[in-house]
Amino acid sequence: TRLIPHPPRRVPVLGDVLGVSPRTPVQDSVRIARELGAPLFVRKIFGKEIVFVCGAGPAADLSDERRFAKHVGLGIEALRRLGGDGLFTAYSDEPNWQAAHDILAPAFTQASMRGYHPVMRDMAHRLLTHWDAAAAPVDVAADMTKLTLETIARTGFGYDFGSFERTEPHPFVTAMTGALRHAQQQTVRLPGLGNLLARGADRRNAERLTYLTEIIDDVIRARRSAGEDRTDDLLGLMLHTRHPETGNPLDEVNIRNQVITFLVAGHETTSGALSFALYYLARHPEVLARARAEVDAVWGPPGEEPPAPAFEQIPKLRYIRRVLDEALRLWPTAPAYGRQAREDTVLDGKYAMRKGDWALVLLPALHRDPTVWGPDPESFDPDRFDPAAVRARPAHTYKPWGTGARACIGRQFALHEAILVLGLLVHRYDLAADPSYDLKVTELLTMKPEGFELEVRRRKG
Ligand code: MNH
Repeated sequence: TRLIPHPPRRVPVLGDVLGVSPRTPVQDSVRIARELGAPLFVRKIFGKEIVFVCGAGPAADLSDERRFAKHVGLGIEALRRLGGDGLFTAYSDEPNWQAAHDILAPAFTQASMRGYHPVMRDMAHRLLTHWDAAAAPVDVAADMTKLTLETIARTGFGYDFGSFERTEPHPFVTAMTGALRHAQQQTVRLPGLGNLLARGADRRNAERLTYLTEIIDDVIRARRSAGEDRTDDLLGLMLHTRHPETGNPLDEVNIRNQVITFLVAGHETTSGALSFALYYLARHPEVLARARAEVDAVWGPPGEEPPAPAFEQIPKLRYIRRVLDEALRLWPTAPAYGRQAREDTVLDGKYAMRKGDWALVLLPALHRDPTVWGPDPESFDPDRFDPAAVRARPAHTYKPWGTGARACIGRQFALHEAILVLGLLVHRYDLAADPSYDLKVTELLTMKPEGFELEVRRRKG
């Protein structure tokens, strides 16, 4: 990796310390990527050399499953304290990954989505009730988090967090947010320095993890005590089915790890995606008008009662889907993933990698590569995702769901939920954002717009 471009060192001894903020590691790296203009570069962060890939060429290379596999490193490795050998944080060669993947696959079929649909619709209606009653501008990310947490908890586990009945976030969300921040900070923590502070932070994090474990145990206990042996959701599959080939059930610890994994992975990123999409809709009246024309064509003009969409109607909302795709291009809410070499190989035709060497794909930078997205990659334009435009683009240039065998298992789930909700919101409300709001993005391994509020008024039909 010695030949890979390196950003100028501001302070020789400390390496690139000045370029790293524990609050915005991804956005800082994206800025460096833009300044360097190279398809990949290396940053030394506290003595560790990290290769960042931000161009289409090397990113496509890393998608080659024969040569590369998922790398669990940095923030994701720090998350192992939370997710253990759960699907998201499992090492590539950990046997429980395949076991759980196979047992849980039936929960993500089209037939399963059909089963979740009425629950997703009920949760969307709750959000509408909440917004109908809003007397002041709504905090978009906070409300999207309520919605997506309830949706995954009920569809996956039959569990109710009561988010819409609370004025403050559920303590689960507070503990999870703290754990994500702690994991993110591990990646930029100075070795040897600030030990007292670090110890305090570790202790508080251990308390959070204990609390989260108690919640998980309650989720499982609630199902067991109901005496149900249903197998039509995530929890049911894990408790009552066995691996199709080995005949083994998942072990208790792994089940716990999967519950926490799905509760976190199943709502944080979808919440951010919905929030960014609403931000762009509020900022682009012409896009909002087209989105509305689409939902009105399916559901008719808005009335007193919101529509109760049928499962089959959701994939028909093609323009809403493009709005989401484009929001996830600019702000892929899971903004980076790691890939490691399976054997000695060469990256991008030039850079030697030894078996086990790894690189981080920096999605917001990849999704702005001007050789793919044109001279104005910052502009928000859902037409970039019309079918002809998609066909004209090379493979592996748009990766918000990751890549290969370890790509997002919840993609169809997230899309169905998000399109349903966005469609209903666009159908029912005028969305007015404070024109003086400047997009500010918070990073907690995932990304969300911070402080973004909408004034929601019922549309006049
Ligand atoms: Mn999801 C993996 C993005 C919604 C459950 N998800 C990934 C990866 C990305 C990703 C990127 C790959 C990470 C890596 O390679 O290290 N996920 C998203 C985005 C959304 C999303 C942008 C919403 C928008 N994810 C969801 C939902 C669920 C979910 C909803 C569950 C219902 N995701 C997962 C799981 C994995 C994953 C589980 C790990 C899969 C595996 O490695 O087997």
